[in-house]
Amino acid sequence: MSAAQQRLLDLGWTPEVGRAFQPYRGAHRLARVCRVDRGGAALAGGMGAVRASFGGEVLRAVADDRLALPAVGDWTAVRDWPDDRVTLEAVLPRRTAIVRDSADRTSAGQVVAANVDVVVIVEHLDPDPDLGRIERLLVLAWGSGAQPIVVLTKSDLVPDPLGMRDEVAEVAPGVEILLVSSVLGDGVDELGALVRNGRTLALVGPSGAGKSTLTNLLAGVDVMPTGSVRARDGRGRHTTTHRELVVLPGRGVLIDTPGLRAVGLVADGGAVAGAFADVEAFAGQCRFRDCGHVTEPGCAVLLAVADGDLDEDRLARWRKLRREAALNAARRSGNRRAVVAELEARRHRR
Ligand SMILES: Nc1nc2c(ncn2[C@@H]2O[C@H](COP(=O)(O)OP(=O)(O)OP(=O)(O)O)[C@@H](O)[C@H]2O)c(=O)[nH]1
Ligand SMILES: [Mg+2]
Ligand SMILES: [Zn+2]
Repeated sequence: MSAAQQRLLDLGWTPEVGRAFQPYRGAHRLARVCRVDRGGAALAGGMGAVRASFGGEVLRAVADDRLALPAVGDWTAVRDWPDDRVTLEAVLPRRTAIVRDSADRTSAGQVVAANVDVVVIVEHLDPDPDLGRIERLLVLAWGSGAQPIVVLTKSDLVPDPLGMRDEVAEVAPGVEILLVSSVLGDGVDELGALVRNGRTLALVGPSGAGKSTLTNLLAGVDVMPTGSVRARDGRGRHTTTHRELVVLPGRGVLIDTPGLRAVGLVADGGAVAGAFADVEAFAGQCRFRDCGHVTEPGCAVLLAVADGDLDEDRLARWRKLRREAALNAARRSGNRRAVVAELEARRHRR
């Protein structure tokens, strides 16, 4: 195998990517986005690192749909010009995509990372883990098409990490949970074992959870700056400011992301159902198919709460996320009446 082929494999190349690139062969080079900045991206391909500005086709597509903006993890076709310019001409179809709401809520959202195999939800044990945030990140992950896993960091700072893991397990049905201490090294090898066969792992979670610390430990070198929590201001200053793809040669790929302050979701009902498989299972047993789980007779959800099988707070968060998903669906369909109706319904429920 040539060095160029090996580099592409290290970047997570698959035959599927090769097929998607076929139409561009000859005039273009295949490269994966490592970092996006204004007007361009840093990429890596068979020939090594390259910087490219966005080509006309890409800019036209972005004007129509913000999701077309190249994102970290995207496979792309880049073109070299005689005057040494390099342009990113096309984003190949994404196998998976982590999509969050745009900060201003005016557009469809933004792609946090593309072509991810495993979404690593990183949450600290100290301060206490935020269960609602983990749930939202799980919805984000289920909506991406990638496999979620939860990593609980700073296990060295709490007396009962196992007990805390069990609490988190209640809001993460069917999801593997790892306890990690980057200080003691506990659990780091287990996480590292997931970085293999050219797989791509994306680390998401709040600022200060230890995403970059883990990235550095797994990479074996300090590729990302990390920050002391105490030095952050009250609003939780972010140490990592860019999403960055890091290649672990012969193993796989890590994508480190800045802490998500508020996780705006562009989730659909399916993603919420994935993250709340336990609640959905109860709901499937209600007597009425259109049960609202409020006062209906034969409601299996209310029965589960009464029996102590379902936490009331989790149920409330499920309701809220489902309403958000419904509102998003209405927004996306461009149906103004549906949006207004959903907002009205929301006001009445308050
Ligand atoms: N005690 C302890 N401290 C940790 C652990 N992991 C990370 N830290 C510390 O937590 C602080 C924040 O770590 P970072 O890796 O910068 O956190 P981050 O998630 O990348 O944060 P952002 O880049 O702002 O999103 C640093 O001071 C780390 O040394 C851990 O397992 N135990
Ligand atoms: Mg960081
Ligand atoms: Zn019901």
